Amino acid sequence: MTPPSHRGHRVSCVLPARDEEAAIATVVGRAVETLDALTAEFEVVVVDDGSTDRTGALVDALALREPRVRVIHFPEGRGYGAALRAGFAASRMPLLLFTDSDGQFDLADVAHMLPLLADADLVLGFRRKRADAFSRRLLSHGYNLLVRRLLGIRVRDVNCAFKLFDRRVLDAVRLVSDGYAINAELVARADALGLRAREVGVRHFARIAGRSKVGTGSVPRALRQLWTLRRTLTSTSVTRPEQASTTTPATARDPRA
Ligand SMILES: Nc1nc2c(ncn2[C@@H]2O[C@H](COP(=O)(O)OP(=O)(O)O)[C@@H](O)[C@H]2O)c(=O)[nH]1
Ligand SMILES: [Mg+2]
Repeated sequence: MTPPSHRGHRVSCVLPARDEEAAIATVVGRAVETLDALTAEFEVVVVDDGSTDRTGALVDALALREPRVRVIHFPEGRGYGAALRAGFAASRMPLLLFTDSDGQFDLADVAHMLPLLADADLVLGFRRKRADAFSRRLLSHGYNLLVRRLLGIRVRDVNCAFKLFDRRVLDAVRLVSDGYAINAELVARADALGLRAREVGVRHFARIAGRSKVGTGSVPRALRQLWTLRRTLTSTSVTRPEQASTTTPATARDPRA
């Protein structure tokens, strides 16, 4: 049964998708079912980023049957970050959540995240036990170290595609990344603004179908994007907006067990 603390939440869940025809219907179906049980109101916004398979058509069919499913189509691939930004811009609920369209996460884990928004601006998932090959985990480890070094942010799993935040965070951070660096950008900008993030372990599964688009070939692009992000962040002056958070700064809070 849904605990009372979850019932008031209104959540937009953004799913970026590129060529996920084998997984998308299951993932969207599960998202609807899970958010229906956990929230007062929700929508699922799928961003079909120039898919060349039937992803777009499948989500169109789902959206016809289920009004809480919406879809944005890009005629050609604009990138993961561009897709997320478009999804956020189109979404209408006060809380924003994003995850992947391949079934590697279970939206039920959002149940542990929603209550934490009572005293945090963002809740960042980290994959407790990654269902990825060793080589992939090694790449991610290097990426996390680099993010720490280049951007000075310390998070356990910066690219974990399971993040929940208040819409006001989005208004404050003004994201610009088109690629995967959008995850690092979100965390870095929120950090620079003094917003408070909590990290929560989430479950991670093998893809339900299809193949990952990330591999060693993605490394040069990831490095370029991180470097561009570092330059953008250092040249953007960030001012702390009063309205970004209704909660008190971490330093002024009573410590909790
Ligand atoms: N919009 C968009 N989404 C993408 C792109 N590449 C991957 N995705 C989506 O991002 C999510 C994660 O991608 P995936 O290949 O599974 O990466 P991995 O989980 O890190 O191995 C999936 O939902 C993909 O459909 C892209 O170029 N554009
Ligand atoms: Mg994946």
